[in-house]
Amino acid sequence: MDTSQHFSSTEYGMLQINSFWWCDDKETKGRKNLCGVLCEDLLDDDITDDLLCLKRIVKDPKGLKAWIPWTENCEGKDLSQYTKGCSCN
Ligand SMILES: [Ca+2]
Repeated sequence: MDTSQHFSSTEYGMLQINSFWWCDDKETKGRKNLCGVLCEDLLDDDITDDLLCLKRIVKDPKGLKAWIPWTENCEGKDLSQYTKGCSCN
């Protein structure tokens, strides 16, 4: 599957998770809901399910490239200002 395509979908929540591949918004034609979550649950204050879905996304064979906001905003860019102070390097 090419998980980089939009197919008239919408990005939901803080992590901008795509409704064609990853969540069910009951609207996007052909949606796959590979995370098994409702898109509306990605809009609430509990980000636990959002993070679990992101972990599922990056398990895709394309890795981070399956997460559209990352390819559009982060790929190939210096992100060190955002990770300063983290022990994530
Ligand atoms: Ca949530």
